[in-house]
Amino acid sequence: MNDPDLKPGDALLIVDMQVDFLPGGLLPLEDGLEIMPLINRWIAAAEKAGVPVFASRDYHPPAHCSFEERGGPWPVHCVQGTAGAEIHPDVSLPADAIIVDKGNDPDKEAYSAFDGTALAARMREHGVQRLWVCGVALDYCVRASVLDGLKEPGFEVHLILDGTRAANVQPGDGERAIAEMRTAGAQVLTAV
Ligand code: VGL
Ligand code: ZN
Repeated sequence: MNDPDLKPGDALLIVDMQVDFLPGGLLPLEDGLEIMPLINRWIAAAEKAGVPVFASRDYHPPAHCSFEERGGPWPVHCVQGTAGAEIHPDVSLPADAIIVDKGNDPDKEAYSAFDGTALAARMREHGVQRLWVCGVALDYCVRASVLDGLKEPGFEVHLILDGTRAANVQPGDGERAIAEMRTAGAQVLTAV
């Protein structure tokens, strides 16, 4: 297992580790809790290094366009103000973690934590140049966030592969997402 090695200019981005995406939630990744200890180690390392922690939330209004009732691909999930939309209580978020909500336009899907949010600006305020990304789902919101992060001038993006899990709606989606992120310039941290 790789030890987090963080320095000034780094940031940790934890994508959508919400109650609804984990076992017991409305759109769960059945193996999602497996990554909790590793994510918590990265949070502890970030706090020790004085590096900012960002946590995104999928945060939909009721009747969001991505819901099946509106012809979208997903069951209802992460509705604003519900317990399912909260960050899972097992994530040891620092008190000063910066929460970024996305997907709040009823008529627009937003998988990326950068899409329609102030995330890039907030990161620049903190002098961020290197992003370490973990969370769920690898083949949806993690993928989109990594690809958008790479488009931001001056950001280097590292994927903490063992700190993610894929939805794999189609077999191989997770593997394809990893290949795509690599091709786009992401550095993929894998356990040795
Ligand atoms: C996500 C499906 C629907 C995600 C969000 O966070 O990866 N997946 N909305
Ligand atoms: Zn969603």
